[in-house]
Amino acid sequence: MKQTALVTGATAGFGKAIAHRLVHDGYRVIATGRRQERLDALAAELGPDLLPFRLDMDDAAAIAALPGSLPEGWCDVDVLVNNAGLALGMEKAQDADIANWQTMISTNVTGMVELTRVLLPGMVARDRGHVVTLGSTAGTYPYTGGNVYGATKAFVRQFTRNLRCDLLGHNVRVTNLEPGLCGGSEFSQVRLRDDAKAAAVYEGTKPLLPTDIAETVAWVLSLPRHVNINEIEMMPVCQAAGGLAVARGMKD
Ligand code: NDP
Ligand code: 8X3
Repeated sequence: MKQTALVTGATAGFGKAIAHRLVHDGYRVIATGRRQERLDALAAELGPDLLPFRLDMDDAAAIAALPGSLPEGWCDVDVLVNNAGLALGMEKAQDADIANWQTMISTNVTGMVELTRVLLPGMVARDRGHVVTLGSTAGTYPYTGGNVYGATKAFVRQFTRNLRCDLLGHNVRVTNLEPGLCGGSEFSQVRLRDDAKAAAVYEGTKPLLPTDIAETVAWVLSLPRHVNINEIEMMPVCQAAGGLAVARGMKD
């Protein structure tokens, strides 16, 4: 019997690569996102083990209705990959667009916790499940312009840590994956809304790729049922954390 995985944000980047990898590994995958044509293309590519299911993570009613909206045979979700998310803007907090902040919080935090809440009871009742979330190094290491995006990812980390406490005694695993610089996705185009600026983010680097993320997700899922990988922080070799900032010549 194949396991069923639900992957959010499967229309691009990590989510698309994860959907490909999990179907390849023998899962049935519910692929979600807002862009229906991309979901349909994924279904055409991957066949009957891929169910395209439009879901806007900012739509609380659609998330609440999800369990009753899935077709028969697809309702028992064994693996939830909370991948959908975004950064909007790189402005300093004092200049940032509040609407961008609201969208990041709504998608990365509110939608993510709502969907998790909706799918957890089934996992607990079946005593089987795995929640994988996409955090980020931005949730640990501050950088200029990271303000609310980084804060949403710090939330993701603590939420998953707390989930582990709540789920203790049940065979439901929780893993938070925190990648650093990763190319090959639409992340920087969405964030910077400028293709040239987005390309410059990766110039002269060899960043992680969505397939590296998919490989890591596949690995944590493949481990024996008694093994829980709590967190993984991963970066390309060309990246490292470092540096406290000092402002010189400040006015008294
Ligand atoms: P992409 O922009 O390539 O993909 C983001 C996905 O999220 C898309 O499929 C998009 O689908 C979906 N999404 C965004 N908003 C919504 C929404 N309101 N409702 C439903 N789906 C939504 O980004 P990545 O693949 O790079 O990022 C995936 C995750 O990984 C994000 O959570 C990101 O924060 C995190 N991450 C990314 C890193 C990177 O460097 N790329 C590093 C660390 C973490 P659609 O537009 O069709 O709805
Ligand atoms: C994406 C990584 O460094 O652009 O989460 O914030 S970073």
